[in-house]
Amino acid sequence: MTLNIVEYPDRKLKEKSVNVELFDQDLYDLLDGMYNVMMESNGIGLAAIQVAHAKRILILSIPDEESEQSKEDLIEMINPVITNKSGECVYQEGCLSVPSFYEDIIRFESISVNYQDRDGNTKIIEADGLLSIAIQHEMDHLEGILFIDRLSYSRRKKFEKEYKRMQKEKKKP
Ligand code: Y12
Ligand code: CO
Repeated sequence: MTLNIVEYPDRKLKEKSVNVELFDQDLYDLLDGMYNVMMESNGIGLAAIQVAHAKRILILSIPDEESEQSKEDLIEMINPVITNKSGECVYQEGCLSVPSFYEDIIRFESISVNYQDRDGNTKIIEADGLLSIAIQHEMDHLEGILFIDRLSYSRRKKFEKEYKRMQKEKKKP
């Protein structure tokens, strides 16, 4: 399945995603297509809405100590729910749907998440560090929330100005 990344300000990104009920070949094809487009785009996390599928699906490929992203470490989360959260941390986030823009965002330091894998098996993960931040960023996408929606009013205004300028630059021959 060939997929394209939906970019801000596309309204599709504001959609709330719905639970996955069927763990079938269509789901496997979507997950595999998401993995391919994420890796081709140098991403470490992707939600299904970013490829125009409003389903509660996210994938994560967190680099290891050697900065390598190996397929064995890929995490596929379907219908994720945060059951516990604690602490606070700040990280400069980026998003494949908001290219070339990075901003400090406050997240919970540690989280516990219940989810299903591609075969519908229930899993629990305890996450902190980059994994915890990435899960929270991708789970926001499932609610139609982008990391730029978490900026203060003044930072958001600055972003809109910079982003518009960058889009104009991109269009120049
Ligand atoms: C911490 C914070 C945020 C996340 C969410 C996942 N975000 C990404 O995977 C972002 C990827 C990204 C990749 C880019 O492309 C390159 O670096 C070549 C990029 O740059 C441009 O678009 C020019 C921006 C974002 C996980 C963990
Ligand atoms: Co994102």
